[in-house]
Amino acid sequence: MKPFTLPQLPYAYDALEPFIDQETMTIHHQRHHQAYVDNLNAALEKSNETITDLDVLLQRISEYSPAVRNNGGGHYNHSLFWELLSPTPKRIPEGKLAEAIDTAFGSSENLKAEMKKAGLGQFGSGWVWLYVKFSGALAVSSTPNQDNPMMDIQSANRGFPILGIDVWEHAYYLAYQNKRADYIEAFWSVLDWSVVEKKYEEALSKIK
Ligand code: MN3
Repeated sequence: MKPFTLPQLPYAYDALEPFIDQETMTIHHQRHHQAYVDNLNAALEKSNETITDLDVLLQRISEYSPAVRNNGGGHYNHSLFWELLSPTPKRIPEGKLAEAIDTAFGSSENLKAEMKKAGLGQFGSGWVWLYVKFSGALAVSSTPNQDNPMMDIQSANRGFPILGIDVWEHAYYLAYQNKRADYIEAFWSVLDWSVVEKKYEEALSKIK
């Protein structure tokens, strides 16, 4: 049995151009994400695990093998990443999320600057996160490899991710080469804040 499957992209591979190019999107989705799904299914099968809830799996990831951690994280992180992107994004956060961003960071421009700094500071492959702490407050962190704030291997910086930027080179190298900063800047042009607002509400409901 294969409990996890590759989600369809909700837009065409070329829909995010010129900010994220068609070839990068195609390889990233069809090869990289597909490999995380296949390797996660194989790792769970090998250890006779029958878990099908990815959220629960990540929150107890310390009980699993490195293969489950890397590929379970890879599947979760990329599924979230595709959902956050849109060719017709809502360009600014509003409502409760906007208020919480202002409280935590002063402004959404400050939040973007903090995430860029975290992205440039993440040595090698990893992710930058805006997440909701268990206290309900917003925070920014970065994680190596395919880790994320939901995993119980995080000693600090734990919570529910609502916005993630993939800063692995496979996410940007074809178009941006070594210019990770330019890719992070371009990311904001295709980030749909309406999805982040929805994720924020969902995260708050899990805490209460
Ligand atoms: Mn990736």
